[in-house]
Amino acid sequence: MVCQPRANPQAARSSRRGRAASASRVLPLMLIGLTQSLSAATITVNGQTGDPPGTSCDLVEAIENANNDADTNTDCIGSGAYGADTIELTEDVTFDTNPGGMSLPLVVSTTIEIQGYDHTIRRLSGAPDFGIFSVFVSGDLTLRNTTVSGGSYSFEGGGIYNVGTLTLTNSTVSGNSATAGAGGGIDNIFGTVSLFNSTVSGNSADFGRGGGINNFGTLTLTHSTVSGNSASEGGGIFNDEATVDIADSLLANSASGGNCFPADAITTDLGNNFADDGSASCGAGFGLLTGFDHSLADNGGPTKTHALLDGSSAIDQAGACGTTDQRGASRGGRLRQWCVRVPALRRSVL
Ligand SMILES: [Ca+2]
Ligand SMILES: [Ca+2]
Repeated sequence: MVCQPRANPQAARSSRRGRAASASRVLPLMLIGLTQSLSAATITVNGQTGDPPGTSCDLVEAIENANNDADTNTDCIGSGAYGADTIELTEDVTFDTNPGGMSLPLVVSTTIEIQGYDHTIRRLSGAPDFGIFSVFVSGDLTLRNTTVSGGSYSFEGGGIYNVGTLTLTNSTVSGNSATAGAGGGIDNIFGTVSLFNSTVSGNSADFGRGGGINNFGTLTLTHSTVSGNSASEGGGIFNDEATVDIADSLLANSASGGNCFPADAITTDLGNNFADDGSASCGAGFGLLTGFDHSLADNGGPTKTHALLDGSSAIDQAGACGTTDQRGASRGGRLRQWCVRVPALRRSVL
């Protein structure tokens, strides 16, 4: 079938940035068909792009097989019937060359979950520019326990470009850049992006909007942190008159562009949110965040995180939440977000 971007009443807004750039990333994928069943295969990535044929399954090959629902690449035979497939990483995946264009060459066009098991998918410094992932209209990508890092794209979406459905769980998007456009970490155009127990840190769109996340779709953050990002406007989050719902989350340390932009960037404040500029940029409901570690660090768990320091204003302030944080560590018996009472675990994170 021919896929079209989902309708959006704001699509005609004349000032839309980078529309041509968006189209340039969408159009090549518009003719990709979607064949999907309820079954699923698991594909194990155990090597790098560039390994000699027949020696390992690399991420590019795995995505191609998942998209095609077939063993197109015989290095990556899926276990089970293809459908909504899972790709498992067994090592960091790094690229010192461009794997095929604007992003990983066959971007997600079906339902794929990547279980990172503590590993990073990284474009190495000095490699030719490409964004890491592009999720198109028919795509539904879930990242679990995965870090996406180092992506650099001249237009939009240095880390992940999404016009479909993107879910991050216990994952980190860090150190990506959109060098001349919007969405250094994540660029959401017409799509749906949901972050849970995840971190967006150190990304940039210095000549565009949304250093951490540029949103022109539906964006939901829960128990998540956006820190250390920079942009011309919306260093943390830029919301382009679309939908941003946020709960139990932190905005901090935006080097430029402010934590949130414009002033009404947060559509629905679901409570228990904090920013280090208080209510100044993200809205009246945000508390003033203190005691926040600006360093994206290994605080335990599968991905790097930002810790809350002793005395942080955000400790004990969350509403109902899951029992574990991004690290997989217990939030404590009171099931509150920043409620880790054991001293050794005091450096709690979202
Ligand atoms: Ca191979
Ligand atoms: Ca599939």
